[in-house]
Amino acid sequence: MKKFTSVADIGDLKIALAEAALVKNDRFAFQELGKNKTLLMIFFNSSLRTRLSTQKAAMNLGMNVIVLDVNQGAWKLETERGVIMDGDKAEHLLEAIPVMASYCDIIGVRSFAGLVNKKDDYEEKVIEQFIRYSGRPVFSMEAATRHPLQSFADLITIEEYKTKERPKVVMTWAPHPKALPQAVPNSFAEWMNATDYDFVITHPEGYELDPKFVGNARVEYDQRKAFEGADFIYAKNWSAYADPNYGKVLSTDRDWTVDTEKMALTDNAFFMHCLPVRRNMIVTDDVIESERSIVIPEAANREISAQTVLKRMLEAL
Ligand code: AN0
Ligand code: CP
Repeated sequence: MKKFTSVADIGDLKIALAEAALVKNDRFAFQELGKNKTLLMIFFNSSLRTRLSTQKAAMNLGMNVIVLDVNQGAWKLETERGVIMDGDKAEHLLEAIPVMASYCDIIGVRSFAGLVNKKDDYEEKVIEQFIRYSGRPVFSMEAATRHPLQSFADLITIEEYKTKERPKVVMTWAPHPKALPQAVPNSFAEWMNATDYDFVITHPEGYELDPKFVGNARVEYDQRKAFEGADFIYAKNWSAYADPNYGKVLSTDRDWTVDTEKMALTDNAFFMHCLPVRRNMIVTDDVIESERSIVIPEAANREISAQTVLKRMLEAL
């Protein structure tokens, strides 16, 4: 595997899930694969899970790991070509990428959407430059429009917990005080659409996602109706995608918060969220602490999705 930025890069999902199960069953079985190989993880944005789980996954495979927080201690990087660099950015990505690549074998990049210019975000300008100019396998640790390691972990988790062949999975928008990217919901939709699950998206008017990601999913504007008979509730906030409101917060209506009364409409659904989560905005304390909340095993599966992807990249070096 030379790049991992979307569901298309993982190929057949059943094969990928079987490989993930193999990894989970004995995560130290492939220690020789990563010997003397170095992973460089580059963060343009904060992280708890991605940072720790990906580093752990690489160590399970015997790799060495270097982590660079671009905004803490590194030179500020210019990402646009043609800019007169007389501002606060001391170095250009076009030099920084090949330099960084010279110290490693595989590169992971986290670079969120700026939420100002839709075209720039949806062209994935930052991670695409890493793919083009590094000469190394590159994987997304959440880029502007997708978070595939999260979606892969979500899929692994649903497969582990489902009791029906074709579960009803509902992704619901929920309120949040700050503008968040569409990467997690885009990506989750993309991966769910690649399964044969019954997949429903619910959100207030104005929060329609890019049709490319919505695909054949059913969109239901009545959240309570969407919850009826659900087996999994996947909560997430995102900012508006549609023009002229791209990147804006249109509502913080806590009527959309996932609470016990709404969960009672489901078929005893499991509650999922990628974390970090703001309690009593996205979900009430009661729901996230309930027996049906699987946010912790979901986060734990981030190690497994990362290890499966890194294993494939090492095998192709
Ligand atoms: C980020 C987001 O919504 O994309 C990261 C989630 C994994 N969330 C926040 O910034 C709170
Ligand atoms: N879910 C997730 O990617 O979390 P972090 O932002 O903490 O890495």
